[in-house]
Amino acid sequence: MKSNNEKTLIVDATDQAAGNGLMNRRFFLNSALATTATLATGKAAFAQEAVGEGQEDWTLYPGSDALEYGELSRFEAGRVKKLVGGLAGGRTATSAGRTPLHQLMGTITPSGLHFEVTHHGIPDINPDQHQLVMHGMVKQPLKWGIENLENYPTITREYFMECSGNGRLLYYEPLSPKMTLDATHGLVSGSQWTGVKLSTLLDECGLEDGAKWIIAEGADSGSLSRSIPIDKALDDTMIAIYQNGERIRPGQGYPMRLLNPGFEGNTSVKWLRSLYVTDRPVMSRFETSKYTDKMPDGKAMQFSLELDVKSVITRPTNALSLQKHGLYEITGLAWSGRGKIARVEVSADGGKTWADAVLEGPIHSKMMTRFRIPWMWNGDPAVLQSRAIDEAGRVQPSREQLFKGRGRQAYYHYHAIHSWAVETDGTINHVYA
Ligand SMILES: Nc1nc2c(c(=O)[nH]1)N[C@H]1C(S)=C(S)[C@@H](COP(=O)(O)O)O[C@H]1N2
Ligand SMILES: [Mo]
Repeated sequence: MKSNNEKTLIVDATDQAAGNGLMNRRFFLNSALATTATLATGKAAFAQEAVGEGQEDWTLYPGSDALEYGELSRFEAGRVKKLVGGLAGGRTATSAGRTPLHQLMGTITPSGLHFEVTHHGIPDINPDQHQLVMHGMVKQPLKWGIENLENYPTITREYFMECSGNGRLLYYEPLSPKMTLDATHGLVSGSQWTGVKLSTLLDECGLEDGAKWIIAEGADSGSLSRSIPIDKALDDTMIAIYQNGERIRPGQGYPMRLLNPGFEGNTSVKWLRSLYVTDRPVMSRFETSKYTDKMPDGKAMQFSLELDVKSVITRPTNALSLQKHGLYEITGLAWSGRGKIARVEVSADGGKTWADAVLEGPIHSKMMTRFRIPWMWNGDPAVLQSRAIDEAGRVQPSREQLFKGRGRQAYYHYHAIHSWAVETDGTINHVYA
């Protein structure tokens, strides 16, 4: 904590949106933000005093040449995915890379930082030898190589992808207060995807009467397979070929993957090679022994496909500590498998009072939405929380509410409110509140 010679912050009561320093969104709209903070503290809000210090080396000599494929600045080397699992004793085990949400802005995750979950390793597929076949209860079985697929009309959409195992550590207590966002929330990312609608291909093959499910299978060594309800397949499911403008990466399913917007990530089968149309689900390993939740009555909840409404504050978090009293921006991400985000509320007093955050548009269905709200921190302890509400009217639950319905033996689909405790010295911890 730096020496604290700032004057006490005095803010007009009408500027306050909720308790413990949450400010009205007008602070952004009329750019009163900087001036108010300046008035309150007698210092510039965020800027440092400008002093002439001469020229840096890089202004004096020519820089390096252009690159065929751009790289990050070498000073950004720390912004990487957190890896867990992987090769164990010569056998592949589930391996995952988690997105560092607390180090990113906007809603599109850079492709190289999109989270990855692979249960049998990432196959090295030659696209010229890869084909997708559609068979089963269709009038005309067909197959496509990547070149054939690209001739179809494509669509481009922004969607989030989330593993329903995202946040499963939060079922347990106690949890390390220093556990950062990549560990608790890093299995969600947002991308712009381009591909062919599955309904286009189903149209071409022609569905037989009684077709109700499609078994999608990947070309990885474990042939991950999942059953997709036909209604979803005819609605917004796509076969993605491009991610953020370039061919999807090997870790994301190169050269083609299934993409089920808003559904648990496991159903978006990567390295897609087969779509088998049937009248019943296949009851594969990944819809029986995994991605199911044990309920209080001992039964397992299966096929919880649509992801619940969820949000998290990505700044400030326990990855930084507040260096001085004054005005901060609280920002984070909200998403729902059931459509658009309608509202995000933020609390600075552990849920006693709430204020509406500003949502940054355009708001896309089944895509992350960024929210922001100004917060004046005067040095008191605070508990920062966000609560999302989607257009279907679903409200993100507290931990207590989540456990009330589902008990504590579940493993997947955790989506409760997340809490950051700000201590008087500016340190931030993750807490259960
Ligand atoms: N063929 C295949 N598809 C797969 C997987 C896999 O291991 N094999 N992992 C699934 C899981 S568990 C998730 S959460 C998503 C993750 O997609 P991503 O790695 O592109 O983020 O892909 C799914 N598709
Ligand atoms: Mo997953």
